[in-house]
Amino acid sequence: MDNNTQDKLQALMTAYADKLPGKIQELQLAWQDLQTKYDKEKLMEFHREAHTLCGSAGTYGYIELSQVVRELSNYLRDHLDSRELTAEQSEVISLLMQQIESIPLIQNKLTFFKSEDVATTKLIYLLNPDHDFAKELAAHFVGTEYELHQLTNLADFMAAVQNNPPAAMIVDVEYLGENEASLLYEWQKKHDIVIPLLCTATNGDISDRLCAVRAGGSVFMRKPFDVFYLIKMLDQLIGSAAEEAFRILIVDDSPSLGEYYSLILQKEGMVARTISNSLQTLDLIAEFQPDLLLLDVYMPNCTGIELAAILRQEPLYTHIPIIFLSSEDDKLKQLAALNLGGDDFLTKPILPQHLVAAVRSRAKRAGILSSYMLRDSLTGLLNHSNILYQLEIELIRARRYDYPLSFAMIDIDNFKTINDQYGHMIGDRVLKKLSEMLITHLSKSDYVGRYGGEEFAVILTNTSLTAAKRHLDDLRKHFSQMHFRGENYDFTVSFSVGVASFGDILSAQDLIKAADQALYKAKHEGRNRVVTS
Ligand code: GH3
Ligand code: MG
Ligand code: MG
Repeated sequence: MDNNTQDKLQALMTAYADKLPGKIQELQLAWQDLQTKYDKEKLMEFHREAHTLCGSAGTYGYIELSQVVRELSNYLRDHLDSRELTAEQSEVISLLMQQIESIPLIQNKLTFFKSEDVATTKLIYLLNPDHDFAKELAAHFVGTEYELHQLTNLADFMAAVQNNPPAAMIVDVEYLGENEASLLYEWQKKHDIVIPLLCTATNGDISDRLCAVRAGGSVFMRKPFDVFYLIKMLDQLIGSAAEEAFRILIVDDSPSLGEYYSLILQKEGMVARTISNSLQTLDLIAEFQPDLLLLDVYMPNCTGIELAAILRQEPLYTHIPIIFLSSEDDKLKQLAALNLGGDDFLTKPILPQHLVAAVRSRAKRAGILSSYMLRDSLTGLLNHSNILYQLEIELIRARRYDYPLSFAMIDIDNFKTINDQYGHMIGDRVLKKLSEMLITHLSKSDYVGRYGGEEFAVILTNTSLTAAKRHLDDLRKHFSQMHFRGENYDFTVSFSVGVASFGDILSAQDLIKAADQALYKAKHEGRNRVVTS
């Protein structure tokens, strides 16, 4: 943990320690008040205070206090409907209050996870007894960040996975067996870890695929498969690029608790943002684009549960996992919350390592899933609807911060002829090559999508029209010089580009139209060129 984060956490702890006696006193006053004159509103307020204290005290390490306050809170909750408190009920509450007052305010030391050292190579286990196959595959891995280890039977494989968990597993379902398939999945679930599993099979019939799904496989490849594709998938699942920090949006009406969770997640390399007003959530999601939402349940204005229901009605956001974080330990209420669209329910107080593990595994799974939904399967680029969605998002950002933005449409020249002359497979290779080139030569903050068959769309963030034109023209030259070579062919391909910029043009629709018109012009003027709108 860096010193800065440590200092901030310490400051939060100290600030809470200072405020705690006051909070307990407020609780006492609320109880005294209620005893002088019973009033249902007051009882509810008293319950709310206890509920909040239970969550915050536990979070900051006052475990014993938190436990007794929870007892009080649950007791009050069960009697919220009473017209008045009986002598017996008052007695129970008084006893709990006395207990609360007598607990020494000692902060338990919180244990923080130590981030694992970043391994330089990533271990991949291969379950396949075929040595030649393994050798050939391993040869392809030379020079990548992955290291392949072959295991020839399931028993050895399981032992290796458990003793030294790999970064990913490649399993031929033929050697998995129907009954053993779920073993792998169950084991991961039990240990709260997610190791991506790539399944291979000769047939790819339903029984093979079923086996892969039961094992928890996230990728299925029929043999012989494209090793390039395999490595691409590994990059997506576990490559250094995949370790891109998850973006977590925390919505909690207590700013200090939100800050506390945020620090814990940041310490683990995630990017966290906190808001205390739940009504601002939608705006922030559009701007911050979180991978996961952490929602407090009881909030004024709009509760976490209502918020989840709202988000589940917005198709653009249905894929974002939601984790509720609340002191609510009533299983029925938790279930109801999950029913309305939450993915998980964590009970406050939560240990830092549990929070981190839950957030990470949820975000990872969702990331893997959404990469399927958002991406084009041939090229791995964003698909048509998502590049458009991304354009809307980037336009919001450009408007807000007054950044330039350029949008380009790229279309391969005379692609039909390539297909006709060399076949569809070679045509596909051209598409992949171009995608690869675009991804590697554009900056990380740019976006590339497959707009249609042989048409690509590129969003160049923070890039003016002139800069975009220059950059795309370099790419055009570079691509037109690449040779596609095979046994009996050797050819080059070019593409044409139309570019338009935000600033002169304001809406996404108009940008697309302008870029399209410029592309048309480029084709008309003889192809293999970049034309600005
Ligand atoms: P222009 O220079 O005017 O763009 O000519 P073109 O031949 O590239 O344009 P046209 O739109 O006539 O043809 C596009 C071709 O792209 C037709 C279609 O078969 C091919 N195509 C579309 N998607 C794929 C794909 O996924 N794989 C392959 N191999 N070909 C594709
Ligand atoms: Mg076309
Ligand atoms: Mg074309």
